[in-house]
Amino acid sequence: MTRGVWWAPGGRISDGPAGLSAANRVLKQPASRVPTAKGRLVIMSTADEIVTGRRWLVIGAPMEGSGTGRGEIGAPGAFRRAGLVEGLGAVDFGDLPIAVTDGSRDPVTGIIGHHQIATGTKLIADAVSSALLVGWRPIVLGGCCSILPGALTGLRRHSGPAKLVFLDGHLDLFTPKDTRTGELAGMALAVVTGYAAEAAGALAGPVPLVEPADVLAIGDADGTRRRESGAAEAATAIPDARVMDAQSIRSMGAETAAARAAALLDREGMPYWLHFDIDVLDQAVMPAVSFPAATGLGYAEVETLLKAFGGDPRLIGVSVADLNVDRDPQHEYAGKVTELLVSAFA
Ligand SMILES: [Mn+2]
Repeated sequence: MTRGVWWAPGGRISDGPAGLSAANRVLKQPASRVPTAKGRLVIMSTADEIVTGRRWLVIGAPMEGSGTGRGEIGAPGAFRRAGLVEGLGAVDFGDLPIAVTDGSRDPVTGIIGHHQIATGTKLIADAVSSALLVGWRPIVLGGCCSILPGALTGLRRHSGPAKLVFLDGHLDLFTPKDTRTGELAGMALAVVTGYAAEAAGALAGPVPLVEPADVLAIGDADGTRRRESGAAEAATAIPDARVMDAQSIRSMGAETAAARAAALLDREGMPYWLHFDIDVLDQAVMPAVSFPAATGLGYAEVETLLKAFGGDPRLIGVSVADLNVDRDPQHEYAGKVTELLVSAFA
């Protein structure tokens, strides 16, 4: 990890203990909340990169919630090799020092690798809030959907209440009580909305990170699996959320769906975060994921949706989850997703 300095409005904060306390004064958060790597402050900006526009800052978050080292940990590197940083005209923050190696389930929260996940969640939160503080538009590259609570914790800390567009082939509404896998990824939306309150409290502090009424979930095609496992439907867990499932998007068409999404987001002018799980692409065209979904959505449909959000100034940040590089030996799907992201957000 790069030896770094913090920049904040008003000038340079040097590294070392003096820099740490200065950063704490500016950021108004305890020392433990400032990301460190090997005892040093992590770089957020350099003298030549003081942010003047809303430029993308790529933040690698190789957090993978099975604790088995599955291929999601290789995704940030795969996107970089495919040219994402250059394509977005972004600055690359590098990878946060996150590793989930503990495959055991926490007896209280039911989450695999709970302590490492909680540490990773804090690092992601600190990186996102710090990036927003100095004017970047963060794009957090997972990892799996376990990156979402950290991203929204950082967003909330910096910006206050915001909306969430959750573009995912699943609803991620499992809880510690009904999860089979124990992976936080399957509980991501339940945690951030506070439906899985005990898990959320243990990870991210006060919940909800986003009000259910401020959630727009797009692309769900997972009803069968949810019913088989006894997990909640959105209507029960987060009844105030807006859900446009994959079937409805297919029947209305992506253009109409994008317009409807924009209309739903239009109220109050609140900023919103976009979480893009690439398994919203149908398994026939996106096999490089750990939990494929039969959404029926193709690249063109997803590109139309992403472009609608990418062109919106209220889009404050993005997280990208679930590319499993073990299932992408030819780097074909890393390349295709990179093209999508560049097309929508450059
Ligand atoms: Mn997901």
